[in-house]
Amino acid sequence: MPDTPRRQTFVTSSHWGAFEVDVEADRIVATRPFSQDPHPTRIPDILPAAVHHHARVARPAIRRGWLDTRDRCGRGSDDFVELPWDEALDIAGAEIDRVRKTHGNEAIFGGSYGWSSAGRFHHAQSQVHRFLNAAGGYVASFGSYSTGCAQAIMPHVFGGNFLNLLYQHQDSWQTLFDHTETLVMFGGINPKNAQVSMGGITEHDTASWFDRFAQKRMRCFNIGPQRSDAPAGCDWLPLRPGSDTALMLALAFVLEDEGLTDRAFLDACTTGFDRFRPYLMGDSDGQPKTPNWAAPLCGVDADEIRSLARRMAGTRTMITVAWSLQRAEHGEQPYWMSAVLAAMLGQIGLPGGGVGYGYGAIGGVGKSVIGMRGMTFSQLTNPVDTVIPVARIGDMLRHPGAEYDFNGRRGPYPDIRLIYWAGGNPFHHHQDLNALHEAWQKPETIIVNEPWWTATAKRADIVFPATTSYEREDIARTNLDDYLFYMPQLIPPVGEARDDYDIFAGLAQRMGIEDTFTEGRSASEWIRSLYSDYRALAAEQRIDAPDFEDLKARNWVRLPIRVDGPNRTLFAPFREDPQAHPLQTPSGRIEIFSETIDGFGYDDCPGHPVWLPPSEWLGTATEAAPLHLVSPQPGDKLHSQLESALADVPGARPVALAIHPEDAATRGIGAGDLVRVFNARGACRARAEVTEDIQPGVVALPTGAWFGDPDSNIDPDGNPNVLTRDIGTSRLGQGCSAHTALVDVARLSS
Ligand SMILES: Nc1nc2c(c(=O)[nH]1)N[C@H]1C(S)=C(S)[C@@H](COP(=O)(O)OP(=O)(O)OC[C@H]3O[C@@H](n4cnc5c(=O)[nH]c(N)nc54)[C@H](O)[C@@H]3O)O[C@H]1N2
Ligand SMILES: Nc1nc2c(c(=O)[nH]1)N[C@H]1C(S)=C(S)[C@@H](COP(=O)(O)OP(=O)(O)OC[C@H]3O[C@@H](n4cnc5c(=O)[nH]c(N)nc54)[C@H](O)[C@@H]3O)O[C@H]1N2
Ligand SMILES: [Mo]
Repeated sequence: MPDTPRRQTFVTSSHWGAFEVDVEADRIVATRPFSQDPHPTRIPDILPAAVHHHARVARPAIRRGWLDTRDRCGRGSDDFVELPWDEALDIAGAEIDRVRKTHGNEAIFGGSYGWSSAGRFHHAQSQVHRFLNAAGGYVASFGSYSTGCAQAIMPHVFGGNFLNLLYQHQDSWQTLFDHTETLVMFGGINPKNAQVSMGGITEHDTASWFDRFAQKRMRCFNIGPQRSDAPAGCDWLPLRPGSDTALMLALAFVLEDEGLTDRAFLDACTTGFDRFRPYLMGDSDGQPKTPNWAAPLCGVDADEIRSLARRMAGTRTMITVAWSLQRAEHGEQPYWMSAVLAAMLGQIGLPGGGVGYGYGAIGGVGKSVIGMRGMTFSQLTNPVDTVIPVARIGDMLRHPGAEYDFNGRRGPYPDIRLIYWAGGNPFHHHQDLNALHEAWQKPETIIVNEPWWTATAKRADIVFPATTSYEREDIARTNLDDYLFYMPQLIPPVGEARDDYDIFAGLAQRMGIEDTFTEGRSASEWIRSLYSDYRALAAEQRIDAPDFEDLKARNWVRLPIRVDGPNRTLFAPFREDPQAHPLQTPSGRIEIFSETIDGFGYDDCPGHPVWLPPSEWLGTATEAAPLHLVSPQPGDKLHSQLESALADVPGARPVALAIHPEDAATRGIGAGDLVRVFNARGACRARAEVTEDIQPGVVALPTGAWFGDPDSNIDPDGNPNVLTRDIGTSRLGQGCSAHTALVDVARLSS
């Protein structure tokens, strides 16, 4: 009798949560929800097919044109030559050495943005940064695509670091449940997006909180282009994308006009209202920001604006702002203006009142757990101090040496000769991909570590096959969750894949920097040592974490760090005593007018929030591009991950484009029709999803499809970034402006 392969089951964690995995004969055969998760996500369903997909990079591969003649033009079209690991590592190590010795480390871009996979040690960005630092440094990037613009503007307004301030300190869901009467959600709060969180999210509970809010009859207003951005039961105020600042100004106008502004709060806790008020009331520019002024701009009825403003002043109101609002041209303005509006309401620092950023954007925001330190693999120190705003990579490649502004600094873009990317997919995430494809021809060499043949891997010169987190052991733990996981190695590496750590150790050895990079430790030794440091730090906080072997045997534990009951209110101590607990702004208060920003002299981000219409929005719609395109996050996956297998599911590609029945009818488009979405920058295919849940004039195409062949004129699977615009949010934030784009749609076939 032949042996029947034994099926084993483990729990692992991922950015989309924990789940059970069945393993048989070195293959992942099935996944199931994790026992502790009340609302598990379906994202892992596709995992077995994706991990063993034929689109995995099997062996180290070098692009033929680069190998033969160092040609740069064939990126994306050339074929690849597979080489043994030793040879490929020799070639890559020698090339990195050549570039750093000939052009200096300032010629190496290692910004390498991307989510890669969960797991504390095998975090691809930490790995590539540590390696490049050991090699003398690299040009780094500031901020994220997620919140780059907010990370630049909000420290001027509230002080401190936007991420630290807002992730772990915002009012918890429990505080909202206990105190909030009116929830005003700009851009909604969508449990679909809360399926994921950086490093893991175990109990998916965002939807349950909304069930509880409904039971309590909390009024929840979803303000934005899509009804589906918030759970059923919320009131929907359709709003033209890019116009939130106009609406917020009109709400503020009503407060001021009707004597509803909280003067005492403004006097005690803010600075600069006197500089802002003349603009609000129209004294400085002749245009009072009345509801009648805002209504045609934002598409919300003037009476509705008035009644919302009164309601906000008369009840405990939490304003929430989705991150999407600042991934748009002038994204600084709605962020800053929401803070000013909340300050005028005077509820900042009261439980369930004020303003919060990014509830529902990722699953961890609003959870209440005690913050813990530790388990970070040191990236060493970067001897190169050149940093670009993360979303300005296209400009950097196109314009070496050109001066650009960023948050009060001015400097030249570096001249990049070599790019090393690990753990991200710029040909998924960047705007105007056809233009990026052109700019991508400039560097002499591009090296990518990647498990799959993504559009980025296909555009590299040297591709190293990386393991996924299922092919190596690790620890999962994040500050926004109370679970701790030992992530077992479930299967052997697929093909000849190696861990990023081993790839970099191999390069480091060839470049004479192995000791600095590895410190003589294997991956397994590092994981145990990081864990033991973490456990010691936990003990200092009187938190008991199991020892490594115990955790390994148990697979997962829930740490006693959840804070139940009424708790956490952002800015409570500051509100109580602003002198004793000043903010880290120049004035120590919330800055409604910022002398610092004013001093920068930027017309696209002046000293207080203003209404600046975007270059592409329904206010500038043309016959050639009459529709506003928003490109939100996909509901069935994380970004471009797992795409290889998802694209195989019948009917899943091209991606569905939400379009209003009126806009569909005028174009002869029926439900399910194949359509072309296009503008002057590019075109892609999509499948029409005709729905009343989107406002007329707006279409929504989620991100996530892999970018196809730029020569085909139409991206086959529906990557919206062939349509988006590659401009900074402003000279201040220089974030990505993905949500600022006009397009048209035409029927291709049914
Ligand atoms: N139009 C538009 N564009 C957007 C956005 C938008 O709203 N609209 N949103 C933006 C935002 S907020 C973000 S965060 C970005 C997301 O953009 P990315 O973070 O770049 O997207 P991912 O698909 O998560 O890319 C991660 C890559 O890492 C690979 N990977 C996984 N595990 C490992 C590993 O262990 N090692 C290595 N070497 N590689 C690994 C995956 O296969 C994948 O290709 O997209 C941005 N782009
Ligand atoms: N399932 C899943 N969840 C995810 C991700 C994923 O890939 N998959 N990615 C994660 C990441 S990296 C991030 S950064 C977060 C992003 O979180 P968010 O930025 O909050 O999410 P988006 O999906 O980009 O946008 C949310 C909604 O904003 C609306 N919107 C767009 N423009 C405007 C506007 O001008 N005004 C208003 N009022 N609304 C507007 C759109 O209708 C859109 O559906 O999501 C995270 N969650
Ligand atoms: Mo993001």
